[in-house]
Amino acid sequence: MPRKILLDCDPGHDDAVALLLAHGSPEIELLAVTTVAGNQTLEKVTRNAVAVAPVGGMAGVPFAAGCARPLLRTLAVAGDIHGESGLDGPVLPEPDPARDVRPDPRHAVDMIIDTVLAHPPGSVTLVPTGPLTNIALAVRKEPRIVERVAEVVLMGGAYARGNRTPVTEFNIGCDPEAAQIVFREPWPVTMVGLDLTHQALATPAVVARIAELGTAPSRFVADLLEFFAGTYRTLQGFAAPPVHDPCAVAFVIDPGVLTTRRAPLDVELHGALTTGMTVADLRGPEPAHCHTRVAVTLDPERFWDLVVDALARIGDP
Ligand code: PIR
Ligand code: CA
Repeated sequence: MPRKILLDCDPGHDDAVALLLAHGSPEIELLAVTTVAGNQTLEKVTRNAVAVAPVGGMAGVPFAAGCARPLLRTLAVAGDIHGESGLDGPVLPEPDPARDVRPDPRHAVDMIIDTVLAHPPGSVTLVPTGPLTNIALAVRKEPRIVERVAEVVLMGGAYARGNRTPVTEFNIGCDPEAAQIVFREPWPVTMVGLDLTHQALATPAVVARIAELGTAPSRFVADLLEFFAGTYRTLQGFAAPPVHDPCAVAFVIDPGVLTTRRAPLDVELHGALTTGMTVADLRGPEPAHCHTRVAVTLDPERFWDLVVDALARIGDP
């Protein structure tokens, strides 16, 4: 039985790859896609999500736009890393009414609640790969989803080092109050943070493997990764860029692709230097009621096999 997921994202180069990985994997049933302001404005990330859908042949998947800014803080986008459009690099297909998905008129928060409640308890996994604004509002609007969701597998946070500041990861730093709400609810949460995603490097060999598939979606992903490689090289000194968001999707497809450990998690909201930092208590032993865990080690070969296999399955839609 495929695992049902809802992907809440802010595309974003790595979000776009996460979308295609989810869509192309038979282990996953992609129930819905929701967008949130983060890497770029809500308008831009929604446009990007809608533009990626026909590249992957995702016409049947419902899309809904969500929150345009964090709960309390002002939006600070990542235009330096993802470009002015949020998805700079590849040429996006022109809008085509015959192939494009039409965003659902519902707000993402309602789409999340409806999707969770429409399926049997314990069957829907939430996979957020942007700021946690929509997820936090959904759980405040409809607290019953805490009991109904199978698990939250999120890309965000870090226990060792940040990217937005020395200790703060971008998604959590964007909306730390939302992240605190999500971590403090008693549902199972897996934090796939920078500690893990900095092991998912799109080396030239990886990009070549993807490009060799020779399909339109594979060229699209190769172009995305080449742009991402450029900004990561210039701005962050990485020889190859880390492809964060597909790691969370990969964990749902195949839990063996990474190792985790249980650890209480919380978010700093009032630090002089550390606001938005995810604080993981790694001292152990964890308390019996600990419902959070952090991702630790990735099997990169197994991970890239999942991405390449998904793109091969999508073919030329
Ligand atoms: C990636 C992101 C933001 C900033 C940088 N420097 C790199 C986005 C990615 O889409 C991912 O979800 C997360 N935020 C990684 O911090
Ligand atoms: Ca993202």
